[in-house]
Amino acid sequence: MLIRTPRRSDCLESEVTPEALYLNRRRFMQGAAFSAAAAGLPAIAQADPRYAGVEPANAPVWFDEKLRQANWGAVTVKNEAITPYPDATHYNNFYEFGPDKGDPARHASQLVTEPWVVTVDGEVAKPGKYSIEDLVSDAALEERIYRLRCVEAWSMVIPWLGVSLADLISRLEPTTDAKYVRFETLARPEQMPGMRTGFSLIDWPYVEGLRMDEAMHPLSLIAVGMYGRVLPNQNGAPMRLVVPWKYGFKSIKSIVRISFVREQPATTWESMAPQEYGFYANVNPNVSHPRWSQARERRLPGSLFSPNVRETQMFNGYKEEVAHLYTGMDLRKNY
Ligand SMILES: Nc1nc2c(c(=O)[nH]1)N[C@H]1C(S)=C(S)[C@@H](COP(=O)(O)O)O[C@H]1N2
Ligand SMILES: [Mo]
Repeated sequence: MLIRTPRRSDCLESEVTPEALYLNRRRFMQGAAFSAAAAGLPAIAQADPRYAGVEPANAPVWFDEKLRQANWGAVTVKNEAITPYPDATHYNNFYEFGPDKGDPARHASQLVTEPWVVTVDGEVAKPGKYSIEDLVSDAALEERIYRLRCVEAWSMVIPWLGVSLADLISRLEPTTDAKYVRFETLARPEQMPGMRTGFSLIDWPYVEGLRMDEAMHPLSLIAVGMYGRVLPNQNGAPMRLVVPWKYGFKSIKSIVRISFVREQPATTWESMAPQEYGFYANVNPNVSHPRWSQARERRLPGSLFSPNVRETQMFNGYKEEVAHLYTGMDLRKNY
């Protein structure tokens, strides 16, 4: 097989979070209060001040079972605060629900996420229709705290819960002809008001893709939760991609199709404005967007008087882990 098995030691568990916090949280999760989490209440929200404001959720049974075995803090960031939950869930890009940052929170409760069917097709030994549970079945849930840098020059820090995309892909057994993975979002206009307006230029469904080696990189994540609970609809429930070294638009939400393909797929933003948004979309402070600089970013939350601006890091701070994927490539051309 051409596919490289990820070495977990590459980047996981290498960066350690304030220890007391996780010890404290683990103890909490093992304690009597855990039944609160199993009942759909965000136990973590009570245990950890950084999870303040997390709304309770009704999680599917498989999620609660996995949450009990979750590997908390498997990947973290050093000296950076987690974005408060209310900001991460009320300042969103999810154009299917409308173009404004508040539209996803306003409208995404209309989205029906159960049952959810993911079609797997293309150059793969195990094509078929899968439930989320099937897709994440063997893997342990990991909490990974990643920076999220939008191409619009704002950023957040989000504690995702998910499984490594590499694990999921390996279980589906792509053939050696699979050179790229293509992802598609649900397109259900009855539940997605943004799809019904005539103003949107997007050619639905929303499509994203990765080169196979990018998809197999141990940092690539399939998220099913965040802040210790299932994914809120506006953040891409029930299953979305998270690729932390790329601009946020690569991290496609509410996935219903995973295709293993031979050619680089035509992706949504690249197709719409190829001179502004590339297929690779690696976070790069040295390559400006034609209409604005990418050298700095606004870390949310911020305010007019305290915009909280910081320097953008190469590959969003994941250079050590991912730079080798692009050796010899001209990153000004392959933006
Ligand atoms: N299907 C779909 N996925 C999407 C988008 C979208 O409009 N539709 N927006 C992208 C963009 S531009 C960003 S920055 C992130 C935002 O993720 P968040 O709302 O969870 O922070 O989702 C990405 N995934
Ligand atoms: Mo974005």
